[in-house]
Amino acid sequence: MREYNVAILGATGAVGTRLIQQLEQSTIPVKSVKFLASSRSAGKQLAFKGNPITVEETTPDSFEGVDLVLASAGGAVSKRFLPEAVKRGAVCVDNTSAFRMDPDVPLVVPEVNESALERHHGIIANPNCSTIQMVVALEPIRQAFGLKQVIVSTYQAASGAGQQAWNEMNAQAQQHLNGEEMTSTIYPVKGEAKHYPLAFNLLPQIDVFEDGGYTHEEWKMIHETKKIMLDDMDAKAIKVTATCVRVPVGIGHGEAVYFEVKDEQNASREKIQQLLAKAPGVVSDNLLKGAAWNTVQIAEKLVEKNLVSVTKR
Ligand code: NAP
Ligand code: 3JN
Repeated sequence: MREYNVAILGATGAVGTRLIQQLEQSTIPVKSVKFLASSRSAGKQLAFKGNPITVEETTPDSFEGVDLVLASAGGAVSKRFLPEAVKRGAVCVDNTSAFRMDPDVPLVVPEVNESALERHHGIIANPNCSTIQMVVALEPIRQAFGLKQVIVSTYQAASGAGQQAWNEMNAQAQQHLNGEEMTSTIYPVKGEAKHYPLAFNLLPQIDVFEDGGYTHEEWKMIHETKKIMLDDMDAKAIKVTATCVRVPVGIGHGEAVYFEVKDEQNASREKIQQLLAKAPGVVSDNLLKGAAWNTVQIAEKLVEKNLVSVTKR
């Protein structure tokens, strides 16, 4: 049986720490693991199945001898390092948006479009967390009755914005309860000029605003849904619109999804409830099904299908 040398890129982050846990529990035969991050965390000790592993600073040569990369260190880091990993023969499952809209990169939720994995060229993209949990619930309905239109409103947890942002919300809550002024340096978008507290608040902005008035998070939900379900990021066959809101909750994105089916004659609330009751993967957690678990599920499918190879397809 083939065993795999695995690297986790972004191993110290909110998603990366869950990637480690999911890999520990997965069916993938792991020969070795490498935990990669920036120079800030180099030397830090983490564990894999009880064995200490020292975090290493990422360089192109970190990927020598690696078969499988699970990446979650931000889009810029993926753009810089994943082509280097592929060049060295590794297959990469990327949790960032860096390659999601690349027509050569499959964007995969195994419950919906597992077969797209067959077309990979070394990089497979994991969708945005809000997209994943929505399409997993919509796909059985689409299969049974067809879909015409989707209107989604999200209620997204603090952890979706990363470990630092999540810490900031917890600190704000403590400050507020102590009667102090809340310190805001991250939400809604790190690096923007104006910041607002998330504790005891709702922020109707996730990621930057696009020209059309949608935020980038909303744009991702619209185009990723079309690419996953119809293999075309601009498909017209299903109309999709999204409104994304950050809520002061640690983990667990909520979504209210309005949809219209094609086959209205045969669809009913009872039939849809029955479909969802037996659909796999419908219960969601933004850091698990929305990120780490979906990434490891993709890696498990690649192993099962003998697709952990850049040349053999
Ligand atoms: P986080 O908690 O801020 O963690 C960021 C991770 O990236 C840390 O391990 C960090 O290492 C590492 N990193 C940062 N700069 C690096 C560099 N130059 N080289 C190598 N590693 C570097 O963020 P997170 O919430 O885990 O999210 C990480 C990324 O995952 C996001 O930026 C996003 O692209 C993606 N994500 C996807 C979803 C989804 O919807 N599927 C959800 C959340 C996040 P240090 O410890 O050294 O700083
Ligand atoms: O905010 C959330 O709840 C989900 C955030 C996802 C995210 C955060 C930073 C960068 C992404 C993503 O996966 O879409 C990215 C990214 O664009 O890579």
